[in-house]
Amino acid sequence: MSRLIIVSNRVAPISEGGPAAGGLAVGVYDALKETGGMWFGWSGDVLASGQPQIKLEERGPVTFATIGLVRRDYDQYYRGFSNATLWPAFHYRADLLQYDRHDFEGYCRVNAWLAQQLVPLLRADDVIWVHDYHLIPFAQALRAAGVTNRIGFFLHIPFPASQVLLAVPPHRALVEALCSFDLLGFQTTPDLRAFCDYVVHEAGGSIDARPAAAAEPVLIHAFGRTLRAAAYPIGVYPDEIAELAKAGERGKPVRTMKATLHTRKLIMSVDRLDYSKGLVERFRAFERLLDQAPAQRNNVSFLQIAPPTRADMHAYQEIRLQLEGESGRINGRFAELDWTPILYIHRQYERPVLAALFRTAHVGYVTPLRDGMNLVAKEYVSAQDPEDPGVLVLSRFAGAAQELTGALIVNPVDIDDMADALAAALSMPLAERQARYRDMIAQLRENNVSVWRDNFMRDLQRVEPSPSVDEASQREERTGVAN
Ligand code: ADQ
Repeated sequence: MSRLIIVSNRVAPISEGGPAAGGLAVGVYDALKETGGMWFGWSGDVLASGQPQIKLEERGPVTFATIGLVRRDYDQYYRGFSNATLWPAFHYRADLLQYDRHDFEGYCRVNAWLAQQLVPLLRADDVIWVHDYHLIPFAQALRAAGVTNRIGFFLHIPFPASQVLLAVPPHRALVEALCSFDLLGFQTTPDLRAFCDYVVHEAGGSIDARPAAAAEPVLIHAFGRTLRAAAYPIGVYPDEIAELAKAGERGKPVRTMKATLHTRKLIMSVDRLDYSKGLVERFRAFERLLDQAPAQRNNVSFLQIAPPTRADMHAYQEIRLQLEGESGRINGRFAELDWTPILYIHRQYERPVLAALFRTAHVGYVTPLRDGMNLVAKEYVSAQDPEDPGVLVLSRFAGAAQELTGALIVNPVDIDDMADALAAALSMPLAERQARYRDMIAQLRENNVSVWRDNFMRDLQRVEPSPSVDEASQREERTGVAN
């Protein structure tokens, strides 16, 4: 069996049997343990000076290979092009997009440098799986260094419609770089469609009319290469989350929460503090509910857990201030001596605590403006008590809405729509809650994170290894292909 090499911006800290890692990290780590292999990426360290050195750490059949970034690379590759250009653009926030040509150069330079660090560690039959928007040029850099292994890429965030992608100045270079992979994985069919649309209408490429079977990847011809692409919606391990949730019910955090709630119902959200998550609109829709349904006042509490991320970036400082203003304003308006409507918490919680809190919540309130998938929606459903499940209120712009059709689907900018959905969720009869839950949990079990990983790996293993750069250019000379 080929060794698996995972490449991601950050290498997830896995502690054997520990509770900190998410489903994605665990799912990927399981695959690494099966095949043996390596997880390669940035250590998270930013060096003020000196040359970063790769650090290798063996854990059973898995090697963790991590390396620091110097300050300038961190600023240009991570804060700059990845998070000030690609992240807002791919989440349809062209209004927040900042572009600096030097940052793009830095982004390409760091990708090339990381690829050079990996090359000496590779073996001929390794299969390489690269993750997410930080590493779009990674295969191109490996190919330039002579690597002919199979290389796949999974995009965790949305792929935007062409008209939005065109706002990113080097859009063509990015799509050309993506075409250096052998297999591209997107979260949903609309993301895959958006990519194909760009290839055909902006890059002069073509898509083979129909894959042999509906579940097979489509075949794409562009920039002188042929590659495959498909949607692989990422999942969770629903039964493990349910076990964690049940076990956590007896723990102190949940007992404290239940005592605070008393007989009130709980609406709950968990997100990284990010402008793509629709937090301001969400707070306002909760306010609208209290406005329109006075009977709900002092009968429902809203718990928002939102640990800050990318706190050294202006747009993130701004959203944080805005939310603190909104929660303070709404609490000031409605709070009573024995009731604070919004409980707004910035800290990280361990997975068992989070799962148990999900089980306590009557409503999972997940309303991003855009989200590749949104695992919180899947975790919330997984954690429910089948006998007395809560209701998921879910944005139509989360990738998860493609699968979780048993949720109350809302438009996250329509405050009235969301307030109505909250009211409907809080009063939904048990039979309807159970029917919606059964529908969603069946879907989550059928497409858990192992299925996601195995489908992607199966399709990547089937790809013919790439020709070397020399072979490819000889072939181009023979056929005259170069578009
Ligand atoms: P994220 O944008 O980070 O992921 P999400 O899918 O919701 O969004 O995953 C967040 C994870 O972090 C969840 O597992 C959640 O439980 C955990 N988490 C969040 N807040 C926490 C807290 N306070 N304490 C502990 N854990 C917390 C990106 C894309 C998503 C895509 C995923 C996976 O943006 O769209 O679903 O990758 O592909």
